[in-house]
Amino acid sequence: MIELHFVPTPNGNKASIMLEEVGLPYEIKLYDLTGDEHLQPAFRKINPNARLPAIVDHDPADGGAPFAVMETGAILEYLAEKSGKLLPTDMRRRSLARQWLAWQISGFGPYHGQAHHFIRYAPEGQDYGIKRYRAEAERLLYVLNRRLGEAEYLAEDYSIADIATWPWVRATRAIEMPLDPFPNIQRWFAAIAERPAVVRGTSVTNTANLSSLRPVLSPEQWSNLFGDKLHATARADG
Ligand SMILES: N[C@@H](CCC(=O)N[C@@H](CS)C(=O)NCC(=O)O)C(=O)O
Repeated sequence: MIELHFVPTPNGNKASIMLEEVGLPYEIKLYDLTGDEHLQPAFRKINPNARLPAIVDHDPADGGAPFAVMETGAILEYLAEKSGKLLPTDMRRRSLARQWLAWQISGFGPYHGQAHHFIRYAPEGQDYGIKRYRAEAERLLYVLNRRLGEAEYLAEDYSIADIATWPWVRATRAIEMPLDPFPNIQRWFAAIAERPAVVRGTSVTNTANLSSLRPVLSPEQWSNLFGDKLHATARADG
């Protein structure tokens, strides 16, 4: 059994889609990002970085103690290795999957994340931040669109690279970034959206009010998500 420490966000959905795709048994522990449960010592033993998602494998391949994995790129690779699925065996395709996974983890995800931050959460009047991250988020969509004009999926076969990227493309709705200029992305996005594992993997939602364009957060919720409480957690012992 795998424990999935989860929030229904693009990063959370990478792990939930992957678990559905590979068919490993798992159970969800749902968090509310506006609360502080993920900032507590118990969760930081699982993920020292206090971010979601994370998994705990209670049946690791070496037969040893339960094993925790943080960071979605590492989670996707771990589950691909454990299941023998979604990381191509062909040398070139395998490398392509890792290249596009690295691109997603280091670029597409973080820049889209910052675009969400400045457009949806930052105090009004942050025009430079909005301009910079919107432009970079768009640039990366052009890169993705070009790749998907050459290949059906990022690594030719459907792989962990697509699973890492798809939820962040889905989230472009929330920053009102239309996909009209990107026909190859639209084709790829629709094909993946129809996969039964993807439908199941995106079916869990929670009550945290983070889905509107400009969620209204109390000072405490802001502190947990972006402010003093989050930063104090990293400095705290234990
Ligand atoms: N690089 C991390 C990013 C994870 C991440 O930022 N998760 C967000 C939710 S989508 C989070 O935990 N935010 C809570 C916080 O920052 O306190 C990964 O890929 O796993």
